[in-house]
Amino acid sequence: MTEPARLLELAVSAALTAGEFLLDARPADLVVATKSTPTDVVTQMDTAAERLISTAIRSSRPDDAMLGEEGQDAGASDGRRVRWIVDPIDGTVNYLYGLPQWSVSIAAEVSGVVVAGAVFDPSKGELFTAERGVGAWLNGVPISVSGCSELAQALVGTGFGYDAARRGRQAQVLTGVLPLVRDIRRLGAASLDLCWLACGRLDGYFERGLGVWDYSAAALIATQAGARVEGLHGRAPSGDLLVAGSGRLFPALHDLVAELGADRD
Ligand code: LIP
Repeated sequence: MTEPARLLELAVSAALTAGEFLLDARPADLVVATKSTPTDVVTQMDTAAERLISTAIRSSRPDDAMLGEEGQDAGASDGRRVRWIVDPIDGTVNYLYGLPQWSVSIAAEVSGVVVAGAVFDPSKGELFTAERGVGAWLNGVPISVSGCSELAQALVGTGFGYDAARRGRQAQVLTGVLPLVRDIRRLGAASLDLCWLACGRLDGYFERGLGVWDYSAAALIATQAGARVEGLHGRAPSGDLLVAGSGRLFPALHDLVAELGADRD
């Protein structure tokens, strides 16, 4: 078994363990704290799930680095070859409200390149996986992006930040996109937006302000399913902007959001 395949196996095992815990042990009274703004929330389940994932991974690979949204950060890579990038609950607000659109996202990075990714959606029992250079799968079945090539026919996902001023700017960008596409979907979990793009449930996606833990695993899944997932003008995707679409749709969506200044507050 190749190293990426072994890393993917560990990512899947940890994601399934954490996902089942989050679904089965979700308490009625979630304890909520806030982070960057009063609506950027974290619950005791986010931190508990991240601890579960860290324990599961470190029991097999104690020397790897880890970057987790809730603070499981054993230093950046600091020279360590393998780094795990973890979002224990992507779609935390959906989880808080009991909306079935959230995931556990785990990516394995080797020498700075993500080679394996797992995104588990426990509410639907859907496990999205990918291994660089091999493929992308939903519950073990190969997946691929839609054939949509026209912006006017495209169902496009997006999302909004937690800061009111940024949301106002994002609303302005949205008014420029909405008349030119089939429709917009704001589902609340970037990892699932990208996985849904990977299996043809969305044709395009863009969002500003994401954390690397939101998209690292799902970006690999989407690219291995035939999507382009980039920043503007050939840059890598980042918190500045992530744009994704099939090879035929991507240029039109990219040029539209670039023209609208979607990478600026
Ligand atoms: C969420 C993203 C989503 C974005 C939300 C939030 P979190 O991540 O997955 O795409 O629109 O504002 O950032 O905070 O639930 O891990």
